[in-house]
Amino acid sequence: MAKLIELQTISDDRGDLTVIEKILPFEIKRVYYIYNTNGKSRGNHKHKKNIQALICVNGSCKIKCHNEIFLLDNPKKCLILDPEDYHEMYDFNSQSVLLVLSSEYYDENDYIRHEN
Ligand code: T46
Repeated sequence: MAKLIELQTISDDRGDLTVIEKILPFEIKRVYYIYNTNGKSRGNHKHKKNIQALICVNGSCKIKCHNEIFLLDNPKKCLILDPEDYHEMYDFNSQSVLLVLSSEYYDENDYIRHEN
């Protein structure tokens, strides 16, 4: 079940520092980031095994998951997606950088590209 969490952030007059430590329900095996999307939507799949954490570290985007829409518009927001969470990422703006932390190495066979 998709879950939005707020990441610990330490702020002072030099800026903000956001930490991801002992909060993810998996060990990170892979990191990738998505940007320059030209406003196009992406995703439209779920996974067999892969658990992921999505953070829009710059700009904003929306994630549609089942019937819920999550707005990622702050680098403190982290959306945890379980394998069964069919998702679409959309409404990227030109500044958007979507960081994804994954529990598994890349495997095309882990993708399920239709909702049922
Ligand atoms: C997901 C959402 C949030 C690789 O070679 N290695 C990788 O680690 C990844 C993630 C992708 N690729 C290749 C596979 C395709 O040829 O990069 C190309 C684009 O991947 P895809 O169309 O799957 O990208 P998105 O944005 O639709 O989905 C990605 C992840 O693939 C997916 O697991 O949950 O971001």
